[in-house]
Amino acid sequence: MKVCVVGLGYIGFPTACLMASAGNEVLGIDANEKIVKTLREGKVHIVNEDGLNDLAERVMREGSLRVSDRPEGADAFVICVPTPLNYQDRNLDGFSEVAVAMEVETRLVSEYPRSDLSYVVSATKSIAPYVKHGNLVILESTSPPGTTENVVLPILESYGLDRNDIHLAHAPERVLPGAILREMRENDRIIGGVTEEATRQAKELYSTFVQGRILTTDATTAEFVKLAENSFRDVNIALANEFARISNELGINAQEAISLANHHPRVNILSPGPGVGGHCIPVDPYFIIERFPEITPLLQTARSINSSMPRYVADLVREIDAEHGIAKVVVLGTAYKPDVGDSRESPSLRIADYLRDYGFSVQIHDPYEDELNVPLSAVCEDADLLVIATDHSVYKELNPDTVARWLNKRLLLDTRLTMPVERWEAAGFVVRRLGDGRYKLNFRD
Ligand code: SAJ
Repeated sequence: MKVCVVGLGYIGFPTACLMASAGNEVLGIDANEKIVKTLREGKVHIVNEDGLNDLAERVMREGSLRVSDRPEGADAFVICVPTPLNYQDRNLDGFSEVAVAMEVETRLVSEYPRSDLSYVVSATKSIAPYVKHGNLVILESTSPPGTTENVVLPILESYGLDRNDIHLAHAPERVLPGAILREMRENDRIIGGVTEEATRQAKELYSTFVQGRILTTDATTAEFVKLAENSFRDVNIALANEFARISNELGINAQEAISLANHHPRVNILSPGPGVGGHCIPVDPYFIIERFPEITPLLQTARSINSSMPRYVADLVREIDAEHGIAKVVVLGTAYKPDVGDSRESPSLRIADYLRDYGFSVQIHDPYEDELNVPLSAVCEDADLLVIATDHSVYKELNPDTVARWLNKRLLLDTRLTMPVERWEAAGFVVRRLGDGRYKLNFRD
C-alpha cells in the first residue's frame, strides 16, 4: 500500500518508519524545510528514542520511506500534526508566559486556553487535492472530540469527496515519549472510523505493524478515549499533589503514605511532583473543558492544582530561605521528565521565574539543552540551594561530597522524590522533599 504521512514529528516520523518497514511504500511529508533537509541527508532529527535511528536509516536507505515537502497521490493518508493550545485569543497580550499560565489557573472557566486546530486544517487541505475515491484518510493528532467528523470531513467534502467515497478514521497516538517505537508496536491501539468500512480499512493498515490488539469504535469515541486517558492521569497526579500539600502540613511523608495506600489492591495513586509537563497531559484535558466548561469542574480543578505546583515549590524555597538564608538557587533540569530533551510545558522554568520574582539569584542547568549544559561546578559556584526540578539520571548519580565543595551551603530540595537522600544527608546536606513534612517534627520537640 502507498501511504502518505503528513507531519514528521515525534509521532509521524516513527509511524512512517514502522509503516515502511512493514512493507508499505511510504512518503513522509513535512512543512518544515529543515526537517525535510535533515532527513534527505540521511540523518534523523529525533534523538533519544531507542531503535529509531537504526530503523529510520534502514527504511530510508532501502527507499521504502521517502521524504518530501509536498504530498502525492496515495492509497492512504495519515495526518500526524500537532494540536497545540492557543493562549493568544485571550487578550492577555503583553503578559509574560508565566503570567498567562497563572491567569489560566485562576480564572478557569472563562479563561481556559483553546485548542488550535490550524495544523490539522492546513494538513487536511494540503492532502485534499490528492485524495481520490476509495482512499483511506486517518487523523492521528490528539483532537477535541468531534474533530474527525466536524473539521476534517467537511474540508474533504468541500473538495467534492463524499463520506462514503473515502474512508476516514481517527487512530489516536498513545505512546510514551522515550519509548515511542516499542509502544507503537506493542500497545493496544484504538481505531474509530466515520463509517464501518473506514474502521475496517484503517485496522488493516495498522495491523501491518501493530502487535498489540486493535480495538475498534467510532471516530468521536476514539478521540474521547485518548483525552480520557491523559485526563485520568492529570486528575490522579493532582490528587497526589494535594496529598503532598496535606502531608506537609501534617508532618508526615506523602510518598510513604501513598506507597502504603497503593498496597491496597484497588488503589493506585501516582507520584506528587513539581507540576505536570509535556505536550499531552497538561494540554489534553482542555480539549474536553473547552467544549463543556460547565460540566468539567473536576478536570478544571486538577489542571489548577497541577499548574499551581511550580509556585508551591518556589514557596517551599522561601520557607527554606527563612530558616537557612539563601541568596542563590540552582534549578537542576528543565525537561518535563527524566532523561529526555523536551522542556515543553515543563514546570522547571516556571519555578525559576517565580524564584526570580521572589528576589533569588537563579541559575538553571540541563544536560540535554545545549546552552544549559555547562559544567555543574560553575553553575553551583556560590549557590546555597539545589532544587531538583527534573530527576535526570546524571543528577541521581551525582557525588554529594563533590557537589558540597562547589556550594556555599549544603541545602537540597528534591521535588521529584527520586534522589538518594541518605547519601546527601550523609554528606552533610539538609534535604527537604516535596510532600515530606517530617522535618516539622524537629520544631515540635
Ligand atoms: N508526572 C507526575 N507524577 C507521576 C507521573 C507523571 O508528576 O506520577 C508528571 C511527569 O513528571 C511529567 C508529566 O507528568 O511532567 C507527564 O509525564 P508522563 O511520563 O506521565 O506522560 P507523557 O506526557 O510523557 O506521555 C503521556 C502518556 N499518557 C499516559 O500515560 C496516559 C502517553 O502514553 C501518551 O501517548 C502521551 O501522553 C501523549 O502523547 O498523549
